[in-house]
Amino acid sequence: MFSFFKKKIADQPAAETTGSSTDTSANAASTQTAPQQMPAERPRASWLARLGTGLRRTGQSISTVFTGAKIDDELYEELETALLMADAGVLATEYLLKDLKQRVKDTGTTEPSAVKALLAASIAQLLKPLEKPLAIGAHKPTIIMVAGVNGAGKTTSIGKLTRHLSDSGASVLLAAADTFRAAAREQLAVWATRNTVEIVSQEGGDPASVSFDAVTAGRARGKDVVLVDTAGRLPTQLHLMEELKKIKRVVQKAEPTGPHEVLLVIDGNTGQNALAQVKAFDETLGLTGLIVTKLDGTAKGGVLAAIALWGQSRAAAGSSVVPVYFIGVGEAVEDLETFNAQEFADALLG
Ligand SMILES: Nc1nc2c(ncn2[C@@H]2O[C@H](COP(=O)(O)OP(=O)(O)O)[C@@H](O)[C@H]2O)c(=O)[nH]1
Ligand SMILES: [Mg+2]
Repeated sequence: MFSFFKKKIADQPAAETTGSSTDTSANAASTQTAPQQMPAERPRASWLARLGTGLRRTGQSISTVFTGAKIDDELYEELETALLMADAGVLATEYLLKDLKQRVKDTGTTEPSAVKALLAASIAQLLKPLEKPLAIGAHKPTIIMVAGVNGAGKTTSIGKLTRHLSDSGASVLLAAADTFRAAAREQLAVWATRNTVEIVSQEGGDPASVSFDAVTAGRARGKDVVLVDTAGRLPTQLHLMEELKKIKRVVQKAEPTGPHEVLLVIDGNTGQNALAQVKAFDETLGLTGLIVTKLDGTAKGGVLAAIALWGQSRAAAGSSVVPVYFIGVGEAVEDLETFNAQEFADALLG
C-alpha cells in the first residue's frame, strides 16, 4: 500500500473570500476539490525498477566489496573507502561500519555475500527517520515554498509534484517567484499548462510580491496547494538569502499560518556539499523537508546517509529531523517519488 501524499482534513475549512478570478489562468476548470479521498495507488513496481537503475552507479562500488572470499579487515577497509567515495561522509561511514560489524557478530555471519544484506539493513535503519509523507490538507491552501541552488531541480520537481497533486485530486496554484530570469518564469508556465493549473507570474516582478499575490489568490480561489518556486542561490550570497527570508515573511503576511512547508531541493551529485547546503538553508529559513534529485547517474548517493546522521544529531539535541519527502531519479514526471528507506537501501545494494 502506498500513497503519495498524506492528507489531513482541516478541523475548520478555510473561509472562501471570493469566488471568481480574472487572471490569465492556464485552466479555469481546477476549482475547489476537497481532498477527502485517498489518492490513487501508483505503480510502485516500475518505480522500484527505475530507482534501482538510478542508484546503480552509487551501489556498484559498494557491492563489489562483497565479492571476496572472506570477511576480514580488508573487506571493511574496502567498504570504508567505497562509502566515503559514495559521499556518505566520515561520520556516517564510521557509524555504518561499526553497526555492520555488530550485526555480523550478532548473526554469526561468515559469508561476505551475506554481509551485503546486513549492510542494507543497517542503511535502511539509519535512513528510516528521514521518511515522512508530505501532509496536504491541514491548511487550505497548504503553502509550500521551494528553495535551493541553481540547477538543483527546483522547477522540475515543482512540475512533477504539481502533476502528482493534481492526479490525487488537489487543486494547485503555482507562484513564479523566480523572477530573476524570464526563462525561469516560462519554464514554470510550461509545467502549469502541461498540468492545467493556474500560475501567478509577473514580468519583472519582485519575488516577494509575486509570492504575496499568489498566496492571496490561492486563498481567494480556495486552492488546496500553493507552490512557490524561487530563484537559485548559493548560501554564501547573503543578500539573496535575505531575499528568501523576505519571501517567507511576506507569505506569512498573506497567510499567518504559512508557509506550511519550506523545502530545499538538493542535487544528489553535489555530494558532501549538499549537507553544507542543508545546514545553511536551514539556518536561514528553517527547513521542513528535502527533495533530493538526480540520484540517477550519480555515484554520490551516499549523501543521504550523511544527512541522516546529521538528523540523528539534531534529534539528540531536541530538534526535529528534516525529512526527505521525495527523491528524483530522472527527468520524467514519474521519476519523482516518496522516499522510503528500505526501498532505497534495497535498490542501492540490490
Ligand atoms: N537526471 C535528472 N535530471 C534532473 C532531475 N531533476 C531535475 N533534473 C534536470 O536538472 C536540470 C535543472 O532543473 P531545474 O528544475 O531547471 O533546476 P532549478 O534551477 O533548481 O529550478 C533540468 O535539465 C532538469 O531536467 C533528476 O532527478 N534527474
Ligand atoms: Mg528553476
